[in-house]
Amino acid sequence: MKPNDLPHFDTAALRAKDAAHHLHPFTDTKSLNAAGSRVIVRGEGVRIWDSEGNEIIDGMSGLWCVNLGYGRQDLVDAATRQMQTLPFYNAFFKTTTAPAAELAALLPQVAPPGFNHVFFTNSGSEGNDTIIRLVRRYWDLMGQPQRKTLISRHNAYHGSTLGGASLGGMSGMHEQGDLPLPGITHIDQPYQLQHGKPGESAHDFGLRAAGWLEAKILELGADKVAAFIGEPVQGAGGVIIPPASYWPEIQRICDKYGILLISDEVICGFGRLGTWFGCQHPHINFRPDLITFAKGVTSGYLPLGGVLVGDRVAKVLIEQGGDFNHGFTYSGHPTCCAVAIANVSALRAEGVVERVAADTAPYLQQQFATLSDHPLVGDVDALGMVAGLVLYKDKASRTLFPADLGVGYTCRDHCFKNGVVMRAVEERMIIAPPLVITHAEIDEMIRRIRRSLDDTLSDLRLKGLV
Ligand code: PXG
Repeated sequence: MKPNDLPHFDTAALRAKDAAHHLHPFTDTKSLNAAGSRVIVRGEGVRIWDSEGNEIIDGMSGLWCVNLGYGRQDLVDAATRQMQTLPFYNAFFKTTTAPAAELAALLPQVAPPGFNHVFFTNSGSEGNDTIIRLVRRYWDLMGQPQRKTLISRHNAYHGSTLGGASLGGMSGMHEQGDLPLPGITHIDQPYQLQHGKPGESAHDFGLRAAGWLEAKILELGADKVAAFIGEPVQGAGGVIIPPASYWPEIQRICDKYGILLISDEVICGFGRLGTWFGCQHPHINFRPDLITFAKGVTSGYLPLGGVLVGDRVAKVLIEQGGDFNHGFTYSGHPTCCAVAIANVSALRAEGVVERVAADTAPYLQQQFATLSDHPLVGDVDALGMVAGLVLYKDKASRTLFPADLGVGYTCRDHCFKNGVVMRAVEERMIIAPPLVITHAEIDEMIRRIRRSLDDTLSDLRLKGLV
């Protein structure tokens, strides 16, 4: 279907219904309703179209998930076939389905060594809630029930359920609903622009930032600590790429105190960094005990998440655990699993992950870096298919704009207008395009981003702010 062949959408009517009835996630409903939502109606490859016919390069892969891009008939066919055969059956009472069993056996083939079991959920948030229960169950079974505390990081994102939001380190989320839950605590993030000392090397900063974990363990008492959780690269926090020294040091500390190490791979999994899982990237490099996944496992075509359970935990849970009293109606949903099988198979058959590592990611990194000559732009950084930059009022002195100006959000709006989706996280502008993006599409995306930066600069000049 060409954009011109699209059915007619009555934008005004859809906006009115949306404003009258739809409460959007993470949204100020009153101000959204005043402006009106943009209605997205179609996707093909790396592009989406809105109801007014505007074509937009999706620099955020939906929400960090459409790894294979839009319009994949093989994924649609997998869903259709499964829905015609058996749209749903559960996995609770001594039953399974073919897609759930096949996917459970396929994931260990792409996971790091030592991961042979999976627990299915519908989302990343439910995956992390599952992890809290799994980890505490593990230590109970190990005869160390006092090991209850999970350590995470400020500005981490681990989801929006009570458990996920508690593990996350978003202050705006903790302020609403009395979070975090007891038994979850946070250390600072490895963000050198925020926490680095003058003249400190990235290597030294990475070691110092990892040292905050050891300090927290000693403060709590090592025998009280169950696990440490982190995203290999923080996504929603603004594409925070830690120094290469960080994760191996975290690994060393977890090993020293026998603490479980959890990699939240909801964004980094399924090829995002040019390795199947982010923890395998040479810049990241650690061996987790548990992995949370979601998003890219189905390229977002249907909701699916879960926990990959490493042998250390699986052995105890299976051999000593008896019933694990946890699960969701849709754990192992056959249609979602069928789409995941088609997605993982396509990623493998088409060599997408290898191509990201060898070609697409280096090209994206090189082209994204060209933006650093822009007067507003500093500290451009990228790893695999995620990249970020900082908008500065004065980049020579690294002076930021006052936060209440919302310069990032102005820039994001210009991006949309100029046909590219880019995400703003305060002063940081970030992208995570589909893994299948071509060189020509990267060039086009970078041109549109540059135009949006120029438009942002013009706005700021008009207002006398630069
Ligand atoms: N862990 C990580 C690392 C995530 O990025 C979740 C868990 C939760 O997954 P679910 O499927 O429950 O949403 C996520 C989700 C953003 C944004 O604004 C990022 C996410 C979700 C919504 C918005 O960047 N990541």
